Amino acid sequence: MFCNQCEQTMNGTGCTMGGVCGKTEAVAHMQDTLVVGARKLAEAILCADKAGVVDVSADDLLFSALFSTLTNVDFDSAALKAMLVRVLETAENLRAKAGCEKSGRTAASLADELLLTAPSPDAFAENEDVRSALQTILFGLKGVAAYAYHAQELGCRDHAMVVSAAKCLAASATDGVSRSLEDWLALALEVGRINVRAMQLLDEGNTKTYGDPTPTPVSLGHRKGHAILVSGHDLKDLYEILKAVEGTDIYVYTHGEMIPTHAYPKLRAFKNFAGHFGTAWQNQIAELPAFPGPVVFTTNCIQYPGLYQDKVFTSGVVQWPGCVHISNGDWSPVIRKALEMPGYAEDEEGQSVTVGFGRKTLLDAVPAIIDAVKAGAVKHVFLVGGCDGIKKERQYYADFVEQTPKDTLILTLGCGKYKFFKKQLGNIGPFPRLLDVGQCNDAYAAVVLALKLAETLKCTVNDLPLSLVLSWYEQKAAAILLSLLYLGVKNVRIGPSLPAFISPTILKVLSDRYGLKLVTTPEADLKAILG
Ligand code: FSO
Ligand code: SF4
Repeated sequence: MFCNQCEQTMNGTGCTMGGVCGKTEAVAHMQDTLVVGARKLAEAILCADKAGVVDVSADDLLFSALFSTLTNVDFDSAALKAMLVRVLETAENLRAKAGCEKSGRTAASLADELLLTAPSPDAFAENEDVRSALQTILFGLKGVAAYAYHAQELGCRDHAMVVSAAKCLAASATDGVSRSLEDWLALALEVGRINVRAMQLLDEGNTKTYGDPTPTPVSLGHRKGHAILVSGHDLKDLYEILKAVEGTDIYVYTHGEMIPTHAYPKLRAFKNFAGHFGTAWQNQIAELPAFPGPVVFTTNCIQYPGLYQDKVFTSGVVQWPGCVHISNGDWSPVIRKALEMPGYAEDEEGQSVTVGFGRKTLLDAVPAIIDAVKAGAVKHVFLVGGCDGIKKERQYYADFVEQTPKDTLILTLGCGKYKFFKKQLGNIGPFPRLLDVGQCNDAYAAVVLALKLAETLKCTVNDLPLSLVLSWYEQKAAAILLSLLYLGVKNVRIGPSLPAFISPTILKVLSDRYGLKLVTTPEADLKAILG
């Protein structure tokens, strides 16, 4: 196997004998083959589109398949094989429906053949820069797929976006490739554009279904009673669980990236929505054993559940062999588990943190932000967001936030905030200095804010007193970075290390054209930013 798609890849170069994430060689091979299958589905979607045939289930499946190959999502080879067969079957049926040329094979036999013959990704293009571009496009599309998947779960779809993604996926094949570096970069920026659309659709799905987030305190304590912990990013799964426990003594807590959901009016209205437990994904093995109820993973990032596997449930595209998978909206196995487990014996108040500075709240604050900047009360705005992870170098982000001057605001999003989410940084006028914008996909809200500020001040985003300091771990962060580059945002800092799949040539282009740079030390970076 060879996999270098995430930040924790072995030795910063690639996992070759099992993944640092726990992915086995068999699962890696299944995922690589699923990408080959997804390309076949993408080609079928493109052919059908030309013939004027649109199949929403095929569109949806393209994203489900790609999302299954994202870091820390699906560790179950049987489930991945079933997905591969479904993908090939759907592609063939779509071709038949649209009058496109068919393979004439059964999906099962084609799947078996692909599993025997599909090239492993270490056979990727020999040219280092072409390989780097191919991987950037493919990994960016995996990130797009995650956001598009959540959006489609809420009924928000855009066939034109699917066609654009299918074109990029089909173009990221390794064979028959002849493109200049410029062409490759244009494709990568196209993935960034598609990702803006996917994040926009998800924002629309989340806010139209559950209301616009508003600032809301979230308890880090707990309530007496049975307990269910919901991890991941899928608001629909969370809603269904909250609905299922209404009127019982089972309380629901968020974990990881779910914390911002407390700010959505239709979710926080549930009386049994009690609070938040734990910190970022990489601490789950240490933290989850202490939770006295079942844990549901609705998306990444799941890790080896070991001794507490019997209380771990998965949903959507997440699967771990041996964990019960909820696939039909029937949450009763989770509820039964919650009733079997002790729950909390007493109420405990705990600290509270505030979430909910989403798109609408931020846009409503634009006049006040501009006044505060003009009056000199706010000198600079930082976006310190992205993913958390295991490396000690990630302490940079906590230190950076700690060292920001008192006349600056810090927007944050993603699970990277767990490095500093409890910090009391005080207020500037009506604003807390630390503003939680939401999940990583809510980078869309931050982008909308920046564009609105630039429009109001009649300047470009790069002229604003705004700096982005991002932490990356997996492919959604790669997609967001491509979106920022597509929008022309310059001088973004990323860390804790550069992606292993970015070649020196491509890095040089990104640094020359966009000023993209690696984080150094908080002191040096703050000095460089603030002069
Ligand atoms: Fe974190 Fe995991 Fe949002 Fe990522 S939970 S690391 S970018 O999947 O999703 O920030
Ligand atoms: Fe390694 Fe990351 Fe790939 Fe897992 S997803 S195999 S940790 S590079």
